[in-house]
Amino acid sequence: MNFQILQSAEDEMKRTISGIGFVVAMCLLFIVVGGCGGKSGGALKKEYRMQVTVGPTTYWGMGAAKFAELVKQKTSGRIVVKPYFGSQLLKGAQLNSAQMVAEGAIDCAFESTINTAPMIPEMNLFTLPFFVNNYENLDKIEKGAAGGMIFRKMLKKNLMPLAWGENGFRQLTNSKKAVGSPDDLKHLKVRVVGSPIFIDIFRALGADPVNMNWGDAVTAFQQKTVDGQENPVAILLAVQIWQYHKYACFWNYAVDPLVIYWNKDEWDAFPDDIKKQIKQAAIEAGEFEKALCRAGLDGDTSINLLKKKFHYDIPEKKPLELLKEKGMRITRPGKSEIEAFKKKVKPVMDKWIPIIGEDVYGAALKDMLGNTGSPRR
Ligand code: X2X
Repeated sequence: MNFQILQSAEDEMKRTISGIGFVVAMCLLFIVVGGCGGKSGGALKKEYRMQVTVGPTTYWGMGAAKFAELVKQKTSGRIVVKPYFGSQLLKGAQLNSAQMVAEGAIDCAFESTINTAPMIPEMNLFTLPFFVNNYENLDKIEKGAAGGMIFRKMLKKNLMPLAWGENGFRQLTNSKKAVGSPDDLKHLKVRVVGSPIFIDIFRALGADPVNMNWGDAVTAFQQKTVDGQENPVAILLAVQIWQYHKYACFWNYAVDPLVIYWNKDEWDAFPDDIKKQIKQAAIEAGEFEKALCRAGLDGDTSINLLKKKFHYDIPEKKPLELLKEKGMRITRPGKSEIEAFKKKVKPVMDKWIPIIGEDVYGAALKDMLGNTGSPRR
């Protein structure tokens, strides 16, 4: 009898020990599979969908592909990002991208600040006419206090900013006439992205702006339903703009940085090691993509960076020469003409600085002077 009691006590103990073993084993498995830093440790998706406005052959598209490749490599295939080019996840409605990522309908985006501005009005800073007019100023803002304020605003809207990329300084092209002063813009039908600041700028300049998604723009150039458009050199090359427009005005009137961003809830649930790897991939892809867009426009700097750091010998080293070879006539408004343009768009500045925020505008001015005004970044 005593022996039986002893026996069953021993059996009970064995069961308990194997039960504890089972629990320990499951915990270990959870830690290995789920990682130990994430909030939820939720299962990873098979594919993370990334919104990209333009096509895969643009420098912007190549940057997005690079990001996907680097993420796969750095996470040893645990995270697979798939770029969806030409705003296909949005049926072309490029201005909805931030909203869709914030809601989690799309996981992430390699997106223009212009297309993100409907949710983050501070991003209209880069479209303020003739404000950020060279690479040095742009870099100072991105690295400075204003850039930090914009990224913090994104966090508040459930968007996790990972790195800056670039589309470039926006230049005007058209099929009608050389543009060198405000008078030349009168009644010119210019395709612009449907962001209200663009309509305001071109109306103030006396042009006739027509808002249209990028997905419809090239057809509009082909069918001549518009006379002109404005986009950076990188896009002009990709769509071979010389097929439609003979005249280009290089006036750096606005700039178009890109941001690589992720839905913040989804981001927060990633294990720490994955966060680190994706962030690093974004920084490298952003650097690569920026250099593609600047190649041949900043002396040898970006061409050499691409060669040395990314082992990429960019085929197009003289983009402006190429436009000329293709028969385009390039005008570069001088200081006094730029002043005349600035005078015309003064009401646009007065209207949009309060929308962007006096604080962000002021911080950008300080950043450009080299005084970041904030020791934080
Ligand atoms: O629509 C445009 O003009 C483009 C491609 O430059 C943007 O996505 C802002």
